[in-house]
Amino acid sequence: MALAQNKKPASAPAPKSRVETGNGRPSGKEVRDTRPDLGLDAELRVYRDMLMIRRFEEKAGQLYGMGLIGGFCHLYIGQEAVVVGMQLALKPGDQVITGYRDHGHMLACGMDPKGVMAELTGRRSGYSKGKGGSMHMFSVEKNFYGGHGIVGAQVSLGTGLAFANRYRRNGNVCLTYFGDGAANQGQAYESFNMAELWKLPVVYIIENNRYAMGTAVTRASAQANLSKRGLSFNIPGEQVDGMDVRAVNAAGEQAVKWCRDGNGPIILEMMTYRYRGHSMSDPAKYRSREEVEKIRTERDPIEQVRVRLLATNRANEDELKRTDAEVRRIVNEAAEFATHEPEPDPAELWTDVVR
Ligand SMILES: Cc1ncc(C[n+]2csc(CCOP(=O)(O)OP(=O)(O)O)c2C)c(N)n1
Ligand SMILES: [Mg+2]
Repeated sequence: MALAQNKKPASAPAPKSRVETGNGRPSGKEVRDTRPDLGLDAELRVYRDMLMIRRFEEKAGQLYGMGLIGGFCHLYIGQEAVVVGMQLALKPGDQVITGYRDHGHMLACGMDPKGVMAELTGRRSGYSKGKGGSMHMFSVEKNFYGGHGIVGAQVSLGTGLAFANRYRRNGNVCLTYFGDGAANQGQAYESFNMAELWKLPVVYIIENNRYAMGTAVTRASAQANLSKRGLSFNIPGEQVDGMDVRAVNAAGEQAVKWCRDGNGPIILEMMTYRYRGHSMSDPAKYRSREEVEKIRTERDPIEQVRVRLLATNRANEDELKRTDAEVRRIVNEAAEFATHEPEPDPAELWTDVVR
C-alpha cells in the first residue's frame, strides 16, 4: 500500500530481514536488524561511553536524593545506546540538539562531566554558570545546542540549524532528538514540511522510550509507528533497535550520509526504554516493576556489549573492571567538583538574561 511506504536512502543496502515493498523501499513494518561488527576500538569506546553516561546519571540521581540538585532532573538510564551509537556516525561540525533528557547527549558530544554536574548542582563553574540547571545547557564549542524544556521546541530549532548548514553549504548535518510524546507536537510537522521542501540536512531521531511522562505511546498516538510520521511529507523513516548500539550506529551512518548527500531529512525511530521514572518525582504507577526488570535483564545496552566483548575475547573481566573503575573515578571527581564549587554571585542574577 502506497501510504505504508517509506523512502529508503539510495546508498543503503537492504538487509534481508527487512520487509520490502516491491519498489526497493522498506515498509517500516519491521524493526531493523542490520548489526555489523563495530570493530575492536569502536566497541571498547562505546562500552566506555555508555558506561560513563550510566554512572553519571546514577550519581546525579544520588545527588538529587541528597538535596544537592534541585528543580527538574530527567535521567537517561537505559537509553545510552541511542546517543552513543549516533555520535559515532558524526564528523566535527555536525550539531546535536535535544529536549530536557539531555545529560547523555552532552557527555556523548564530549562536554566535560565536571561542567555538566556543576550545572546540575547550580554552581558557577557549570555550563550555564549555575543558572540553567539540568534542562538548559549549551556548548557551541562541542556543537551541542541544548537542552530545551518545551516539549518539541528543539524540532524546529534543529530544523533551523539544518537550514543554516544548507545556506552556508558547509556539509554539516544536525541530529535533532525528541521523544515519542514530542512526536505529537504540531511544530514537528511544520518543521518536517520545510525540511523536506528545502532538502535540509537533518536527522530526526525519535527516542521512543514507550512513555511520555505516564502515558504509553499506544494511548496517545493514533499512528504508533512513529517512523511513518514523515510519510505525508515524503520523508523516509525506519524503526531501529535502540537498545543495540550496533544497530543504532548502522542506521545512523546511513542516515547521516543520506543527509550529507543532499537528499534532505530522514527519520529514525529508536525503540528504546528508560529504566527510571520520567523525572525524579515520578511515582511510576503506569507500568509494572516486572516490565522494567525484563528489559533490564534481557536487553540492557551496556550488558549486551560487555557480554560480546568477553565472548569474542576482545576484553577480559579485569580490563572491563578497570574501565569501570576509571569511569567511576571521573564521575566521582565531577561530583566532588560540583559540590565544592561556589554558587553564582547574586550580582549575576540579571546577567545573561534577555530582557
Ligand atoms: C509544550 C509542553 N507541553 C507539555 C510539557 C510537559 N511535559 C514535559 S515532558 C513531557 C512528556 C514528553 O515525553 P516524550 O516526548 O516521550 O519524552 P521523554 O520524557 O519520554 O524523553 C511533557 C508532556 C512541556 N514541557 N512542554
Ligand atoms: Mg517518551
